[in-house]
Amino acid sequence: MNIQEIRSYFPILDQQVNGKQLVYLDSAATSQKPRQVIEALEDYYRTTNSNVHRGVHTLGNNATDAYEGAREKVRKFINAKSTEEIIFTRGTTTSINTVAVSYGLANLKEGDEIVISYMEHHSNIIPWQQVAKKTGALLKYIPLTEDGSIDMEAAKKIITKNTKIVSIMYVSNVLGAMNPVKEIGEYAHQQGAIMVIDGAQSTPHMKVDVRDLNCDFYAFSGHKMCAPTGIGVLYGKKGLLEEMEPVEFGGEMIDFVDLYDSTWKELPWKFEAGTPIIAGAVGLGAAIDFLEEIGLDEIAKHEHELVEYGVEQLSSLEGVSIYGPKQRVGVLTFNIAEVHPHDLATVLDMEGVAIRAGHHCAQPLMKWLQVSATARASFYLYNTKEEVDIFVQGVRKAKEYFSDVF
Ligand code: 7TS
Repeated sequence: MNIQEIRSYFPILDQQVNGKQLVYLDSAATSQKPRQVIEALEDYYRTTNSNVHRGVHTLGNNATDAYEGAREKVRKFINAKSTEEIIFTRGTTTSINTVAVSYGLANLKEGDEIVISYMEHHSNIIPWQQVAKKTGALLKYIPLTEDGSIDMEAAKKIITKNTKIVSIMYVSNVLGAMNPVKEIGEYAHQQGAIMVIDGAQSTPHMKVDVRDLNCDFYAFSGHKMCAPTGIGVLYGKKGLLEEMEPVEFGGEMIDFVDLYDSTWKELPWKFEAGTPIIAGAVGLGAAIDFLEEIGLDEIAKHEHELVEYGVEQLSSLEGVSIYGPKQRVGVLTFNIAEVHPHDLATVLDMEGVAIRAGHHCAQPLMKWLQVSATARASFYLYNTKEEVDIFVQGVRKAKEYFSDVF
């Protein structure tokens, strides 16, 4: 599929913003949705909508097939062993919170340690702060190297026999760094800890194999990979999930309810209380079909070219600081001397270019970088080199504008 064909599937891209052609460079926040996904949602609501797992009427059975079919697509997509290990959630945040509450609170005590890194998203920090506060466990941070990679030497000192949980992002939403999560996981396992991976920024952009990673939990969001908002996934190893208690209680997740006690359904449903996110799961299934048709390797290659080109073009401007290691996945984070990133993003918006400015939900990382905010352009399968040119031209314009003003 060539880039023009890919773009033709994303109706939202074909519009003007502030009188200029839209250039959407904020896919790390949320991706746009292809027609295939929009139509799958419409088709579901037109033809199939019904509640699931109630089993008597035809529509209900069709909705159940669509929902459970989507679970099987997810299983294959990340190469999990069984659909029992695929729990539908609201997104990465909910998935990590589920592990923190259900596994963390139940298994940690004073003297235990939780290890994360300085580059984590707030979603992979705050749940662990809460577990630490409530259990008396200690939260420890792996520092970064000069270029913004995980410091593996330090990691091996920080992860000890006291460590019970290690939770690290596969790809950074700010630095684009791809972290050696498999290696960290091996080390964590040697010390007797479990390995949690925040896959929010990896799953949309590259092939993921949870069995090869040998992680215990893996969390991701549908909305960053062409699916609707409100649907995400928690993968967990069956043995662990079986031992864990549900976080939410109510309909759908029970086997039998008596007056004062109840029993739970088997996996994965014991973690899916209430009417599930049926249409969202169907949309996620359609997004997976779409991404697989194009090919995750193709997508990764395309984005790599765009990021490399973006770095090269942006570096030619004076006063530009680019953050993160040389090998980046999907994002280009930077600052321009004397220009606040919010001002830069506002000027770019006037040019039709959407980028993100701020702390990117990674305030400890901002502290480590010694900045209060940065600008970030993020790329996906539908972006083009011409769009990178328009973006860099916009940055140049902003630089000139602010140097005239001040
Ligand atoms: N983890 C990482 C690495 C992320 O990038 C994000 C969202 C999350 C977790 C949370 O995902 P959610 O779907 O549960 O919200 N990151 C961003 C971002 O970079 N800009 O906006 C949201």
